[in-house]
Amino acid sequence: MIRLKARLAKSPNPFGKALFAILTKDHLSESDWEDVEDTLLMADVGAEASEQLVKQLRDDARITGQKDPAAVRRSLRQRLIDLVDPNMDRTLVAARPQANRPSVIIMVGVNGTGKTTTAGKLARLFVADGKSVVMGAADTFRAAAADQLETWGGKVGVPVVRSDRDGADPASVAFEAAERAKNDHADVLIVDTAGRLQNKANLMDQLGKIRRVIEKNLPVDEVLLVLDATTGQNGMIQAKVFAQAIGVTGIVLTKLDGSAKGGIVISVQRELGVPVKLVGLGEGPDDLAVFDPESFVDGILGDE
Ligand SMILES: Nc1nc2c(ncn2[C@@H]2O[C@H](COP(=O)(O)OP(=O)(O)O)[C@@H](O)[C@H]2O)c(=O)[nH]1
Ligand SMILES: [Mg+2]
Repeated sequence: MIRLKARLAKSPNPFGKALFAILTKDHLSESDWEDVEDTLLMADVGAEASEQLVKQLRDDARITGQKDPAAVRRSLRQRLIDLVDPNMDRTLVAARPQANRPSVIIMVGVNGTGKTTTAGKLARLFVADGKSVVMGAADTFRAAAADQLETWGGKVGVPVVRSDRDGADPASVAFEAAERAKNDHADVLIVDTAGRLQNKANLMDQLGKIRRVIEKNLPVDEVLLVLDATTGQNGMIQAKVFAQAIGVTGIVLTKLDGSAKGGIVISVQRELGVPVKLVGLGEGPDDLAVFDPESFVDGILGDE
């Protein structure tokens, strides 16, 4: 696994760095404060949180003056950490010891956000932790989706339950995967799903069915919503639909390596009330990091 801070610090123009550059100017004019707010909005922090942060930073500036860059950095860092909310519980349920049964994780999200890739990376993470994993390819829309998951399974040494038929019932694959995980006494079951769904009713129907059939064998511990960090507000609207369709317990923010818009961490948590638990920082098997507010903020502030 990779380190969140080091990788983020290397990303182009992390917004924390841009904020710091403005805040350490000799005199902060009204237009500088507008730049601060614009920087936050451009980074997808969201209107409400941006306004709140600007207000706090202005208060901080009034109290401390803007003379000492180290003091500015300290206050900015703390304000950002508070905004990301260090009090949310971000532990993956599957990382906790279970009472003699596999933990179950369902991956949901729009097509192309990184569900299958994240399922593979997660499996690798658990395997590295000494856990046995089973994956279920409940994206049955096309065989290529199951092939992709199977490739990941091969790479990380994890069996994949799949159907060979295009358009097979995703719920029946999910059912078989749960049965397999239970019979094998696996530690973790990861179920991949499709994102191609016409409307909310259809989505609720299909995800609800997948959940119900798994629950015939095992309780579902975690539903991870996978969100592409580069899609901004659009991704947020989709996220809400998924959150309404199936109870989401955590968010995986992918493609943060290709985005300076890390502020979506803040807005998505506020909108959904669910913590970001994992971050995708590339396409490789190790490019997944456990989310941690301090490392995240240090990453977007860049090096001192
Ligand atoms: N740069 C980058 N690419 C990613 C990341 N996660 C997934 N991808 C790529 O995004 C594309 C779609 O991923 P996939 O897992 O197939 O998405 P799915 O349709 O939700 O299952 C693939 O080309 C992945 O390699 C990430 O964190 N960073
Ligand atoms: Mg997929």
